[in-house]
Amino acid sequence: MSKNFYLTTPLYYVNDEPHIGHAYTTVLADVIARYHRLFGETVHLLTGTDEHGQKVADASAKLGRTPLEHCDITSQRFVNVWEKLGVEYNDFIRTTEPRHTTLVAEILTRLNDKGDIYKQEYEGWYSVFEERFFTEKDLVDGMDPIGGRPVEKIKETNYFFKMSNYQEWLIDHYENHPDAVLPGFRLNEVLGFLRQPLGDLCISRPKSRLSWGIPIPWDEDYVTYVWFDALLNYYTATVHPPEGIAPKWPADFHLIGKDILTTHAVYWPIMLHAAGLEPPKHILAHGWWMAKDAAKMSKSRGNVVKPLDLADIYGPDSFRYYLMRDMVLGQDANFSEEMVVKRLNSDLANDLGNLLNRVTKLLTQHFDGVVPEVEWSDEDSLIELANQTAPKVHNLVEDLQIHSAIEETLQFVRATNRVIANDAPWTTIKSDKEAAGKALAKAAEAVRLATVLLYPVMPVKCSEILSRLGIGDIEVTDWEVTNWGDRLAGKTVTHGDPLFPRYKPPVTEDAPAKPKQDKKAKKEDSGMITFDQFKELDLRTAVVVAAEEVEKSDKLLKLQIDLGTESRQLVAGVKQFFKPEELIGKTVIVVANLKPAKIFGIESQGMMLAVRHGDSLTYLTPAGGDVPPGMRVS
Ligand code: ME8
Repeated sequence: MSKNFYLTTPLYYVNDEPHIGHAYTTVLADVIARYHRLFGETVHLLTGTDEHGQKVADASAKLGRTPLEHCDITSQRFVNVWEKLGVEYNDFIRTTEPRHTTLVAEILTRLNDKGDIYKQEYEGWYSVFEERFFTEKDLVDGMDPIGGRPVEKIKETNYFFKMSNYQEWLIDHYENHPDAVLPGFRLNEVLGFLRQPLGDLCISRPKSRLSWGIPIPWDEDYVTYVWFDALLNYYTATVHPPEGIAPKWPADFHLIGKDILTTHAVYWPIMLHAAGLEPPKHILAHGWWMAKDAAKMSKSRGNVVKPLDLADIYGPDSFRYYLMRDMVLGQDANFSEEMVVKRLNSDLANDLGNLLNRVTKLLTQHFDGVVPEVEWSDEDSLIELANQTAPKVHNLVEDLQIHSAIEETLQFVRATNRVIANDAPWTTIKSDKEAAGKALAKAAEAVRLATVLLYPVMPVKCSEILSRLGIGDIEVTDWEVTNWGDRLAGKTVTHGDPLFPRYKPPVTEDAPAKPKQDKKAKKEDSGMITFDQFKELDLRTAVVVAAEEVEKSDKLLKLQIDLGTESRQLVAGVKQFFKPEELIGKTVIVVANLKPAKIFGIESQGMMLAVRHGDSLTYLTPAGGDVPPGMRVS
């Protein structure tokens, strides 16, 4: 029986237009889902929209629509983007659907009957934007600690969920299931959070203040807090699935961005446990796409990339390829349109596209397009590489190393290019047609395998390649190399226009092509740098959370630093000057956008700044004031 695999994306707020962050999570989910389907599993992918709350109510009122009319329109924007980006989900859930609202009411009633919900007067600082309360000590300079927006003091009676009752259970659960939150350093963050006293969760809002929500079933004066409502969607989809095979609870993977870790890794498992349900098997928190100035890309910062625009310019599959290839799962990545072009022109046009072109062209010219049948020897190095590549890709996908799975496949494509260049069928065709045919059949089979392995990332382009190679639907076993060449022998290929045309940026009068910089001239110029060049440096405050000596090195210490939004490791040449414990807890300044390097075999992600004077060394630190980690130095 095939394995069932249930994975989910967050339900996106309808008040935001779909942006690159939404596109990344959803494409990642689609790629993982498609790989698992390729490996023969029954996959269920759920996505959808989060539609209740004050912001939706306000936006619809402004536009003279009912909130539901407004959500019908805004939710559709997500449906359209996923269609354009080739996302093949099994279910799109909207939190306003009756199947969901009835389930939320059922679960609330269950928890209330159990005595896990109580009513109490509460006073706190409320942020309309975040739609939640903060305590006095949460506030930063009197503003909300997440977006720095205004808060107002509100005293009101609300319903609370006894989350604190389950704190010990959750700690135990994570200690027994260390892979429940991935990557591992995110689990540490969650455990750190759980070491503090866990308050109860306010799960209602008075209708007098907010009416757009799911009513609290036993009290018509209240609606449900939007997060309590939205999280339950993952379970709704298993109880009230659309037609077809229902996903089974618990979910295998919730894919989320790191910004919504606490709600998913703390509130959600506790809600489930209290309701007598199992927690999800894994929560995977990915990093953020950052703009060039190292700020998170988000609508409120105005630096957001619209996925549809990029898909229109470069093609949906090239865009998917870039998103998957250039983010290491779990870490942040810098978004760069230049890199989108670079990946398209080098990996896709040069490496994969050219190979396909050569093969189909020569087969068409000299073999009437028919792939010759060939006796293969086991000792062929390319076949050996193929036999290693497929299981490696499989394992990397299981480990969620999608960027490495792609790179592994591309390495195989590049190796095939070297082999065909060496075999040179375009030359041997004149003297030894059999040898030329064999070289082409081998390269064609290699393209087929690479295409199947890339299919989850670029479904449309890869289907086109397979159809040019004369085969239609992908079969489950296609990713395994069993009988090399069998699938293609005797098939007729077709030659056509390049599938990945190289992208040349249009040169307009407003934006003339940049003249090539003469490096020497620039240096002789003055030896000075421009402000723009300085701005490229991302200097940030960081707190050293751990430090240890690097064995066998006289100079190096290995530091773990907290950069506010992420933890990093860096290697610093300061052993002669500091004992590790002297640095722990200190705030330092680091270059945060230095390319990672291996120093003494240890990965170092950044550089700590220090001043040497005579025989001593002082590290740079913000003088005076309590500066939190992750602040930009300018
Ligand atoms: O949080 N880089 O919805 P949301 C990468 N409705 N991913 C990003 C990103 C960026 N710069 N910005 C956003 C919500 N994301 C709730 C979820 S689930 C029960 C309720 C992604 O519309 C990332 O996946 O704000 C993040 O978690 C999600 O968008 C937030 O989407």
